[in-house]
Amino acid sequence: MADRSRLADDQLTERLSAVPQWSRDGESIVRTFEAPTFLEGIAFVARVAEIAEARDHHPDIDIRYNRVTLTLSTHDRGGLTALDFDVAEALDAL
Ligand code: H2B
Repeated sequence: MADRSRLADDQLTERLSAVPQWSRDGESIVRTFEAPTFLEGIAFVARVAEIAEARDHHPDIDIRYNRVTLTLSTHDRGGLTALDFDVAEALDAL
């Protein structure tokens, strides 16, 4: 089970460096994926949903035509935890 404690600044810096396609936005990390078509973007979201369910950790999802923006934060802890970065790494591997 991933650690749901909020990460300290030095840990945040270290984990962010491992997911360079994600950017920090306050207490969240954000990445926009671009699919060839709208329908492929929707299919991608279905795979995101599988990962989210398997880990019981769910990104906010914004779909704009063929662009899918995922935002990760541990809402019930009010900040970023190891779980956010574990899920980001799993999403990067899709
Ligand atoms: N997802 C995210 N992103 N943040 C949470 O705090 C969160 C979640 N909490 N998924 C989970 C579900 C919580 O509601 C359950 C009970 O573990």
